[in-house]
Amino acid sequence: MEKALLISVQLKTDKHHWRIEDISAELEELASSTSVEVLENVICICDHATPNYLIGKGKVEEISFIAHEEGADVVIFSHDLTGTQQRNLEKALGRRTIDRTQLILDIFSRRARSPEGKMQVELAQLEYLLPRLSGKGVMLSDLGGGIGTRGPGETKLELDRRQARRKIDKLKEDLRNTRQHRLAMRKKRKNNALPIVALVGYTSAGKSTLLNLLTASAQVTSEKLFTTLDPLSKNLSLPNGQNIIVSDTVGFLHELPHHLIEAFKATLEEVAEADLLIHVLDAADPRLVLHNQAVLSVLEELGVQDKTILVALNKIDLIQDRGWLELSKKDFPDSVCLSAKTGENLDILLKKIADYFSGLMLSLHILIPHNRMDLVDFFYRQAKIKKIDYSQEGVNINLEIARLIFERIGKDKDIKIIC
Ligand SMILES: Nc1nc2c(ncn2[C@@H]2O[C@H](COP(=O)(O)OP(=O)(O)OP(=O)(O)O)[C@@H](O)[C@H]2O)c(=O)[nH]1
Ligand SMILES: [Mg+2]
Repeated sequence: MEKALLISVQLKTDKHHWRIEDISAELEELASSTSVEVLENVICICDHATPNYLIGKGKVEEISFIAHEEGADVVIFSHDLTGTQQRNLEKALGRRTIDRTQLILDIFSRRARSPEGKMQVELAQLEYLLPRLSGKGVMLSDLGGGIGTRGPGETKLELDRRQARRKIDKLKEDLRNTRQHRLAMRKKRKNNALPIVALVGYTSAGKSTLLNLLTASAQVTSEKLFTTLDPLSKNLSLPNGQNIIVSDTVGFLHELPHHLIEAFKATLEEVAEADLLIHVLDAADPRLVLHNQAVLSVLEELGVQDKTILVALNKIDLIQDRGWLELSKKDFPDSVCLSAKTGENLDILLKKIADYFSGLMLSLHILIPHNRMDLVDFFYRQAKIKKIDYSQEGVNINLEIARLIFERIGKDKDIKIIC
């Protein structure tokens, strides 16, 4: 196992409001989500970034000493490094040096399972590396195959600039094709017209655990960060009989590297398509408010900040201090406090979801021609039929249906709305 020295950096010029304790705790969580052994976590608080080393020369010497003493194989910075900073640090410290983005990319490359997930991660890795390749390029596989040097599924990332560009173009093209295929699938699903609820939230908040509880699935969960990369959608029958689809999604992170958001935008279409977002927050984490802000800013970047968001304050079974929970509830007034592990208050969440959809019900009288029994069938499945009779001009139906569902099917020219 590689031995890693962690360097948590806070610059007074940083735009975010994370305290150094929170930065260093997160760096440790990220490092523990790969396969390194953490030796020590060195704190660096500096006024501003220096172009050559990010941090001051004196601090670099101190780190070099510790790295040498403790026999570190790799040094990991919590801050992003420019190509120059990284090269200089590597030379000064005498060992491989990677930044937060590379660490995150490494975790993603370990977790990618589906062909699409693998392509997305590889694309993000190549786009990150391209501007950092010197003219001749490096063979990443020559770097010893340590953390940050392998592509998805242990494949070698072999690069010179020209190859990298070619590979990037090919991956983009392949991803476009996959996306088209998925859109076609989704269109098919749309005809089925079930409302979609997407579970979104910070990594490790408990989204997959909640999906498992709601839909009796077996999505993998773990305390490691970024367990889920591939979206998974499952059917759920609400207590009022309404059927919906629940989608699990990739977790977010504060200052999620831009390359990753770009690469995963396609996967996050699930979020864009959703009728309702459930924002799962780990209420037992002292960084709750920071996590909330980070998630909201990713949602904004995805352009979905205007969707209805229902906040689920999760992991309440871990909260001994009920005062903390009360305080959190004040910050999130319409939230549901629950435990995806014990199932506590799951009924309240289900009722809120059902209320959301049934609050948007339409009462209609429609007429459908006899040759469209598929539509009649559809309404039998998706609506509450109050009255139905078969007359000469067609099938007359009085029904109650969720507005969201009717909006999707209502454009069919064979559905005539009487009133
Ligand atoms: N005690 C407790 N643990 C929970 C609860 N919900 C989830 N966990 C644990 O928290 C960890 C993360 O849960 P996941 O469901 O994998 O989290 P996630 O949001 O899907 O994470 P990513 O896929 O990484 O984005 C796992 O170890 C879960 O067992 C809860 O309500 N109570
Ligand atoms: Mg998950």
